[in-house]
Amino acid sequence: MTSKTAFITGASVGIGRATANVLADQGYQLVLLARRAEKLDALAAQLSTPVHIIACDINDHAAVDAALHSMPEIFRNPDVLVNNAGLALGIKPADQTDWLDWQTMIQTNCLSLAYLTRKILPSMVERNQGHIINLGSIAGRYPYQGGNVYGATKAFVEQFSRNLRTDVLGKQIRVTNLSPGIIGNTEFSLVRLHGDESAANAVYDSCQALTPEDIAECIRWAVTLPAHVNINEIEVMPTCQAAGGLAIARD
Ligand code: 8X3
Repeated sequence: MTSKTAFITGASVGIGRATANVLADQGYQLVLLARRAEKLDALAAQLSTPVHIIACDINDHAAVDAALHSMPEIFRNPDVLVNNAGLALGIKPADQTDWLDWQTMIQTNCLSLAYLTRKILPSMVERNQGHIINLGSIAGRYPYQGGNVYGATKAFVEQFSRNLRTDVLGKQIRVTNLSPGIIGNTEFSLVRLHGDESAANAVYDSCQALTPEDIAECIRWAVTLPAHVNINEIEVMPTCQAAGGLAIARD
């Protein structure tokens, strides 16, 4: 019997790796995409499910195309696509940010997510089955200082998810937008703060953030519900976090 296939991007660490563990546990065979081959190899070695590794930069669309074309037959038709690859870069106010950071976030979080979805979706439509899980963020729903383009890219992901859902209406294809709040034990803040370890650690100081495993459990829930149940949106924060409310600048 052929098992179902899940395709996970940004699979080498954090939410991607935790999701690989959970979906392997659910009996999925996995396609894991990330840049760092050695991390993917290490993950694959500890999973007891067939794994196909794609070690490439998701922003290199020619490399993504080549990898999809040379994929072994049994992995070619993903039943679940977890669009997890994405990043935040910088926390400065909009007038002081690095343009390249903005460009990289838009490229990765919007363009490459849309690109891979456009590549995988036709096989789901053709087989009349599938589930796309897009990793949004609470930053796409609530503004915060320094959230500028990062939050905007995640708002794109959320609306893209809603629109995808509308386009596949009538097909047995589910689309879920998952918007987590602050998550510890990932490289998220280290990347955002350009490698400044003490600043990255300070983000999680004296609060119990979500873990990648918490998010992977949300994905397990959405994926394992009966096929007629589509979870449109999941918004999840740690108990120590809440939306901050409106601000007023006073003289
Ligand atoms: C990351 C969540 O709270 O750092 O997407 O903006 S938060």
